[in-house]
Amino acid sequence: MFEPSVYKARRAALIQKLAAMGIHDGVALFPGNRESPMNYADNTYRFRQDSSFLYYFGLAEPGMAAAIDLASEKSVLFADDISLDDMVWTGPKASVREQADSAGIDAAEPLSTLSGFCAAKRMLYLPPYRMDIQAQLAELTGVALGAVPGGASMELIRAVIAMREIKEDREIERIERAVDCSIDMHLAVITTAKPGMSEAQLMALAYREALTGGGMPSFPPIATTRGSVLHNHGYGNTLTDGGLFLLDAGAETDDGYSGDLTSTFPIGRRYNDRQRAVYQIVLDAGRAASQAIAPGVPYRQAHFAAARVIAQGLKGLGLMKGDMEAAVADGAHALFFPHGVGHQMGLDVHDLEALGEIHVGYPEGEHKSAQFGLKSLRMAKPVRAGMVLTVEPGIYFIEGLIDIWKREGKFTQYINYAELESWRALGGFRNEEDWLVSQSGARRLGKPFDKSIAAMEGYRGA
Ligand SMILES: [Mn+2]
Repeated sequence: MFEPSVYKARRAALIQKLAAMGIHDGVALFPGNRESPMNYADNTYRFRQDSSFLYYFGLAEPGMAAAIDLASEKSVLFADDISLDDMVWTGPKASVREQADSAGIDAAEPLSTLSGFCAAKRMLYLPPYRMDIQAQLAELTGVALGAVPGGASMELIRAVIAMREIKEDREIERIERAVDCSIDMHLAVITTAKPGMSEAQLMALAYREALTGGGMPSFPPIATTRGSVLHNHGYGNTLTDGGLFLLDAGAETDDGYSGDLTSTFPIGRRYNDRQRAVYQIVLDAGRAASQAIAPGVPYRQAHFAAARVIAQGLKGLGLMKGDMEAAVADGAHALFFPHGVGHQMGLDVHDLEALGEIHVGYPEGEHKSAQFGLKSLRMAKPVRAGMVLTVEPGIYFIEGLIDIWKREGKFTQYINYAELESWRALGGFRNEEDWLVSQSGARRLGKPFDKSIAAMEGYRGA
């Protein structure tokens, strides 16, 4: 947690932003997350506080709610002190009043008073992503359960995005700590993997580093020998010499800041010729994308910078053909690169996407493309100094997709399906780094982590 003044200043800035949009009264309500039962009430998923609650109120206890009265500019924490019975199980805890003080919150009230506080006031809330919170909001606002998400305040959404997407220096320091720990997760896996090991053993190593760093993984890692399955979440395969391993994993600090990295390395000591050629294109695509980052430049341009390098590179290997500018414009490269080049990162690993991907990644009024590949571009809008973004191009040989496109005769002017046949089992490659937008360009976050072919083979003992 930061100093109480940090949270006070953020709440004051939020009040100002809403006032600038013409909202001078009512209540901005922030329900904190609750414990979430896994299979019975006392056996819960890991508790994770809501990120906007963390940003404005700092407290990571389950079952709290907080409100900002926009007219009086006072903030209130609604929570209950633990009972003597609870204390037996949890140990002593700071009182609600002490916790409120630690976040500079004006008042602390019992949770039972929340509904009275909300009664007959204009309520502003963010879209809920958990059903228990949606039900709580329905009760507090009198809005029908199914209508609660649609009743979220667009002004509050825009104000929170505008604040949270520009990282304070103190936040960048935390994010960089998360990235450093994420690098430790990757190096542990890259230097330890051996033919005959299971994906689960490497998954355990990644977890060990994240926990040792004081936090947890920022999302369920992808640790797979089948990198062409974009979000493969099983860990049952065995590593075989000659194959590739793809690790997409990051750490979260104890106060909620994320890292998110992806590495693709040979299970033997060296990449084979084809793996090496494709991996190098992915590295080059990442460099092109990160060089395209500068304040005011739409992130879509970084995406297309990567897409062009991928298309040209695949043309060089004989897998694509023809005019690559036209191929990229038409979306033919998406056979190999079907996702966007990156997303924002901060208190959420996909930062702010709970508030609506379109509001976070696109300028007001702009729509997402429906084109295959481009429709998965989560972040397209102009970037600003202080934003943190992932840069994560990839090349995948997705056999099911190749078969469908080939059968449909799709983009035969750009794709050399005959040549592709002997490459189709090569798997998937992705390289992901975390970048901070600076005043003039961008800086990679985290300690040195060389992803070149020579360095990767060096980690593998070659
Ligand atoms: Mn990512």
